[in-house]
Amino acid sequence: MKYEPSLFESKWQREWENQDAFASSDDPQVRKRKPKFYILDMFPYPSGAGLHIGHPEGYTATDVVARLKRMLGFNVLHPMGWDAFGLPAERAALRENIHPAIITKRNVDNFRKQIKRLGFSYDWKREVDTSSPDYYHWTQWIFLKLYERDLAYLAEVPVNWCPALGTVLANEEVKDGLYVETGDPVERRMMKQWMLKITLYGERLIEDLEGLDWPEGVKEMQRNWIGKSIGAEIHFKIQGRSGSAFTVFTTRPDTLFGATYCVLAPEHPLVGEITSDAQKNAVESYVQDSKNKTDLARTDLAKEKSGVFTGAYAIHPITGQDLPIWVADYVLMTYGTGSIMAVPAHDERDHIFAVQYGLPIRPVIQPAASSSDGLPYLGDGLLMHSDFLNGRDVESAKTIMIAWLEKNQKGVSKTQYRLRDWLFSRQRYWGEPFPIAHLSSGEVVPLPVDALPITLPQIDEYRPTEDGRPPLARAPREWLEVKLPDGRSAIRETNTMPQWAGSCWYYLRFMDPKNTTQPFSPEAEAYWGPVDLYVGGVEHAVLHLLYARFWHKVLYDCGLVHTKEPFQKLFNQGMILAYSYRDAAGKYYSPSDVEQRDGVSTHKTTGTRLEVQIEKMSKSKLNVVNPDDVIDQYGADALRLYELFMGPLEQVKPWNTDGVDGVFRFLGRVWRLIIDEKTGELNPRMTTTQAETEPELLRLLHKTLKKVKEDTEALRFNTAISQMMIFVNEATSAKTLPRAILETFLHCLSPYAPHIAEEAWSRLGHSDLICRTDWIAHDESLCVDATITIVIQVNGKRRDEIQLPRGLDKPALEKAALAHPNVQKALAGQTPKKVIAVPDRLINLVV
Ligand code: ANZ
Repeated sequence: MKYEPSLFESKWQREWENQDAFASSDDPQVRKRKPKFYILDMFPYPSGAGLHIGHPEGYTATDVVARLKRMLGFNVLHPMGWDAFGLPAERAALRENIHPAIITKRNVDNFRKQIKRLGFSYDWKREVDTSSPDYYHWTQWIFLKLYERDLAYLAEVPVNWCPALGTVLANEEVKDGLYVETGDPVERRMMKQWMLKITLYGERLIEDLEGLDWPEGVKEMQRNWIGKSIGAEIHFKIQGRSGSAFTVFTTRPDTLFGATYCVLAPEHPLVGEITSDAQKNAVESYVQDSKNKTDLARTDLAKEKSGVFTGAYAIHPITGQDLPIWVADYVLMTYGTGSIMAVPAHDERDHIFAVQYGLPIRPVIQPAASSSDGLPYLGDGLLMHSDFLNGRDVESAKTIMIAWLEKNQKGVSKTQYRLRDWLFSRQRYWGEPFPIAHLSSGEVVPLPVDALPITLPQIDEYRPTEDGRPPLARAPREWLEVKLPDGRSAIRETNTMPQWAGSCWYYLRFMDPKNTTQPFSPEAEAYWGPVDLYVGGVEHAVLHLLYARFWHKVLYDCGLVHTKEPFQKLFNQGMILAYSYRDAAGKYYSPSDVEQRDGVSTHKTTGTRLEVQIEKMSKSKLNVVNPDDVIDQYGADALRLYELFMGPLEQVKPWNTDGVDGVFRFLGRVWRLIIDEKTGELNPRMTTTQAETEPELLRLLHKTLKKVKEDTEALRFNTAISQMMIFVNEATSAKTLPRAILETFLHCLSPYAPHIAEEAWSRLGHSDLICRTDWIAHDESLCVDATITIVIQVNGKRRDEIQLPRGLDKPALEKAALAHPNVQKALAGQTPKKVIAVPDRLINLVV
């Protein structure tokens, strides 16, 4: 009767489900009695590829914590659901000619089955699916709240248009001119789109990061994304045009005396008006050329700068000097005011540009004497050639300049954010329809809440119409035409919401998932909010986590949630990489075709030498590990343990199936402590009398209880597992094996390897579930070592260290030291004049 997890793992999974063992209680009595703990995984997008070995890493971590917290007496909310709208299902639908809902259901069923095989303690009665009308009813409802509060608006904006996908994308979804998911190129276009005013929340989104227990790196990424800059707006008049003026934004008002020219973005409305006849052709063709460049190509320091003179001059607001006005695409229309004063002596881009076009460079900051930096000089120093600022340092010069500008009405202090409003519509089918209709007059009308949910219509093709309208424009007239409550007819909005919409508030729906009259009840939110621990990948550092925080703040302003922030503690698990094998020609081979000997990898049949690399798992590299295969071979408990034993949770680490073997053998040893493999009966070495307890094993047990609890709460799973391994080794070789000790140990093991713990517990004759028992508190006095190391010195010089019972007083320490041969030798018969003792640490004899 060897350890054979396949014989009992699914049995216990069924048993947990039958007994509803992981239900979070909504009973007011329980809520009064028990503290809550809300522990959440970033819910997955149910892709067609199924579960990846990376998913269970974070899921196992939260599951272990959830199981421990339940044993510690918390009312735990630990749910799972599906971020089910999205482009891949729509593309699969196009390919297979099957409705995306059917494809999504197929994928969800597969994900659920795979996840359930790992024995996670989710409360499955709370499962949510963002693509189900019961759910997106409330996503639409929240959108109406945003609309009511003037936070949603339609605008003609430059968008990131992806021709390959036929849709626009959010700024957050585009990197280096490519869609981050597929690598398809993205171009600029003007389009009328729905926008959300996230910019209104920029300051709060920065400020409230302060109180969160989040990785500092993620906070920093959010701060950078929001990009707060403190500075001033300065007004410039134009030579010979009394009516025209423009305003620049600068973070360096102190350098105003160093401004030698100004630049307008090519899209700046003033460009056409001020350009001289002589420069007209040159300017027009330049403006035309810059249309298709991405922001990155325009502003990258390494890229060549270009520009053209407009023929017009600005008037310096203090000196009255003429400053030539240029048009250059390194100035973006989408930031600040779309125009700048250029200070080539102290700004890198302006410097490159000025050198290139022979524009004057005027230093106004005197570097510290020790500085060897040339121009542009970006550092601190004292102002020069700057009239009333001369001799001031940069910081005070800024303050004085802003005060001067404000007093003379030539500028104002200004804080600028890099964050843009969130482009919130997509030209896709598989997303939430907007609860919005358009009148023929052009007026936009929100639909009434009792019309929700606006469900997706059936259409026969999920692609945009021939004339470029979104797929929903293909819907039948009955869907497209809507009668408003006042009798007027309108046409429904045919854009849909982006995939981020559903994930912006799912953590709230889990609190009250079956509610048909509200997104969630105030009572449920008051009890469960906020999420106490949120675990997921760092790839969501700005996208999902910023959007969800924004929606949460809006709901807070609506009085619908009681906390300012949704996720109190955030933890990012490290990505799991895998070994890949490829030959000299770059062809990849599956690990099952590889033979390894003396550190050399070769192809099993051809003998070709293969190069081993540790890389991100991907289909093309044939290195994807499927959790189902690991479970088939080793069982769910071994997979769970290995996921957490590989290394610290936050670390990026390579998967190694051989490593699963190690934890599997550990579980085999646990099994043999309880079960006699020959007979299948209980291990006959087990004794039942307390008196026989070995003091050392009892101490080790309590140390293990303490360490497993503390390390698990601190998310240090690998060290908790090591401690259990130490315990099992000791127990295996112990002379007597008290049953009570083993039973206590099973409590400890149960959050980590719940199936074997449950099986052993029941074989020991218990009829309850071990996962529902209370955690056994460790006895602190048993966790301290009985003996302690004491350093012995003579005249302050170390002679040795010895093991002595803890808590000895000075005379006892002195006696022990005097008996030591090294001490006797050092004293050479003299009697110490003075004895210095630090209890439990050191004794020093002075002669
Ligand atoms: C004068 C100056 C002098 C500047 C100096 C910098 C250094 P951040 O920190 O990113 O907010 N700028 C302003 N609007 C711009 C736009 N639309 N496109 C490109 N550049 C723009 O940067 C603010 C600085 O970036 C501003 O301060 C401005 O250049 C430039 F020694 O003004 B500065």
